[in-house]
Amino acid sequence: MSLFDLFAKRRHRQPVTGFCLALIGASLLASLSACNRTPTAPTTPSAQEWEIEGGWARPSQGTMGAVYFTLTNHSNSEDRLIEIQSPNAEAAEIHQTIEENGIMRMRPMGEITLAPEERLQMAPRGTHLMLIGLKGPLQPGKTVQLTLIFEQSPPVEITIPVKNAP
Ligand SMILES: [Cu+2]
Repeated sequence: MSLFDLFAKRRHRQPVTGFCLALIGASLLASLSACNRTPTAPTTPSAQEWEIEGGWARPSQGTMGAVYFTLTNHSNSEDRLIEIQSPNAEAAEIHQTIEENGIMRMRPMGEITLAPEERLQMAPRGTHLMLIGLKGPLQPGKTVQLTLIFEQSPPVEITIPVKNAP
């Protein structure tokens, strides 16, 4: 079982928002402390507190590749994704797709800060991880290895399958 599988199989933690809203209706004062999930001081996120869901890489046609996944910070402190490394390519950059004068363009997002329970969602025509200078073609059945480097938490290694668009 790959690391990616382990992450994918982790039970998804439900956001507390709905619960908090209900409490606010009942008693505003009581809810203020009830909504604070973690009364202790923020700690450095552990690798286990990053959840990666729905990862896939598009089969490549040339030297560029596109990878999509959703990354969620389940820790109680903010952290920053500063770099992604891959043995499959010369470089890996997170790109944003933006429309300028009717033309779709890609722009590197640089470092990405994720607050507790915040997620970075990637999808075709939106945010994606671009692999630049592929060292071999990405074909269905193969995998892409990624190492996510954070400012605070230890690196997270993931294996992502290459497949046709789901
Ligand atoms: Cu791109």
